[in-house]
Amino acid sequence: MSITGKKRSVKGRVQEYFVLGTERRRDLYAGLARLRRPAELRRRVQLASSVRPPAEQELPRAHGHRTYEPGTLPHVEEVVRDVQQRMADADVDTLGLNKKKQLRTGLLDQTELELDSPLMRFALDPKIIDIVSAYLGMVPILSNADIWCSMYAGSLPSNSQLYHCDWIDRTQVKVFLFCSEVTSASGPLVVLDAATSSRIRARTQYTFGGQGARLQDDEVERLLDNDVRPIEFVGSVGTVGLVDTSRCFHYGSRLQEGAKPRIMAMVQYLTPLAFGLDGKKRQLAPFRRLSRSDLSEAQRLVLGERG
Ligand SMILES: O=C(O)CCC(=O)C(=O)O
Repeated sequence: MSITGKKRSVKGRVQEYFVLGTERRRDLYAGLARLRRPAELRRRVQLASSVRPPAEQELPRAHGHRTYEPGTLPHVEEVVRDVQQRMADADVDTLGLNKKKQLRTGLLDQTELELDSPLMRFALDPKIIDIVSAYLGMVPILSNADIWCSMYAGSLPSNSQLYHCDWIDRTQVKVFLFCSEVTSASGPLVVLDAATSSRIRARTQYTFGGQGARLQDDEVERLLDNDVRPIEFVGSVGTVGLVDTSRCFHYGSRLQEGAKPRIMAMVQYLTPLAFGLDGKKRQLAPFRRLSRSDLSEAQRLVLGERG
């Protein structure tokens, strides 16, 4: 398989061998990416080293995930209002229909987003940037801001309904902001902590991306220590979940028949070391156009300024 689904050059195939390979191969290859724009990388690391979110808001590296109750993080209510309004008029049956019938994405027109859009205010809030930067060890790049809607699409799990780790970066943070109540029936994201996920990758000689990247539940269950259970991201409207979908095995959108759709705002932060974003199909920094001199340095870097 190729990253873009097209026939690849030798260079492309070499990239794939590393990027869609084992963790070790990815680490080796990522070492090269560190040589690109070293001054920018140094600045991102330097800025992150000086932030320390309050302990009760920190995203612990060993876990790689956590949820925040409604009222904990800024701008959540305005994002919920905005998303609920947009979704009220939408025809959910035909909405964002792509290859994942159970998970409709791309429901927000990114070209419409401005600095004062509720989701952008959330994504650029210093509190959120600090939590994500402290976790990643560098100021990240905002690579996606969207609305996702999951709905029942049959009982046989496929693609992202099976355990996997995302290939696009070695570490990243996806933020899921609940705009509908999420229960076990509405196909919550199910996550294994980062330490357990790392053990499973080692034991299965896991390769990222492609067919081999999906693990069946029983295979994962066999490899879990007795005291480890998968975590369901459930909660009321306004709950926010953060997860490193590269380091943590996860799946989602396994809705029970008849369950209400799961509606979430989704924000994704990648590092400048992310793989395969060479500006062709999907840009690493689609919001660079919003950068302005009156923003903080961290906000400008998050928007994709090159330092
Ligand atoms: O919640 C889901 O349906 C799965 C999402 C997923 O796999 C991801 O965000 O990487």
